[in-house]
Amino acid sequence: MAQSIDIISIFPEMFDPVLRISITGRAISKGALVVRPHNLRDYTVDRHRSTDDSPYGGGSGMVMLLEPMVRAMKSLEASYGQARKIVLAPTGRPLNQKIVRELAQEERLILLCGRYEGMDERIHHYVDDEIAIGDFVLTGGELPAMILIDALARLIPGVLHNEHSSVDESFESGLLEYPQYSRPAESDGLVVPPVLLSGNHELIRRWRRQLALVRTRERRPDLFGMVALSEEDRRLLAAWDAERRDTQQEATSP
Ligand code: 4FV
Repeated sequence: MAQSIDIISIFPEMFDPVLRISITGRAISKGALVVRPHNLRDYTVDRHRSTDDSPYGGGSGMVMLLEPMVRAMKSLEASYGQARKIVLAPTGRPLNQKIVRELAQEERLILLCGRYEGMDERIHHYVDDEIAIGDFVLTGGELPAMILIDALARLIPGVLHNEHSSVDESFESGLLEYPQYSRPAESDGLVVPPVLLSGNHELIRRWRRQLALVRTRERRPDLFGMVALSEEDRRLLAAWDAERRDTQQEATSP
């Protein structure tokens, strides 16, 4: 059963490229994913097809009206069945690969894309989740919705084929990805680490694991703190640190 994602937005046409191109386009054309953008204005009842209004209590900006969103959710669930309903907003829980894997288990999702100052707070009476893609403010929830759809499409079996990316494996293991290189082996004096040209797959595996560990420890101590290090991991990190110390001593020795 393909996962279905219904999107409620005042700019459903923003999703056209996602439906046609790259991984998401392929997942849809294979029938592995169903994505249906819907125009929130189709769920308004006033002559102006209003989807926002001024905030109670005053203040700048406009707020997304509650009732068109609720009408849209109820209509979509009546048409397609109960779904996990998610608001995209900066106030949501920060998206990570663990949450993507969690949402990939859902048969149906409805993504609510806000604009302006965001949604009427009462929306939380109707939705199941609120997700942020980062601590910054965008103009609308459409780009966050596209990001979530992309991340979900990559997890659908058979969608990635041989493009299966090591990025996914590294995040699955909670580490940042190791450095990647391709042709040429040398460019402007910049060389590819010789181990990668050695053809020794075990040495290459170890080098990649070592670099993923070192990178995560340096750049994302928050992630590194949650990694269950194996004995091999500890040996690889110790070897890295010893080599760095030797290099520094050589550099400073007279
Ligand atoms: C956002 C984020 C985000 C805020 C005002 C849409 C905009 C407008 N969504 N992660 N960061 N949304 O900035 O998810 O409603």
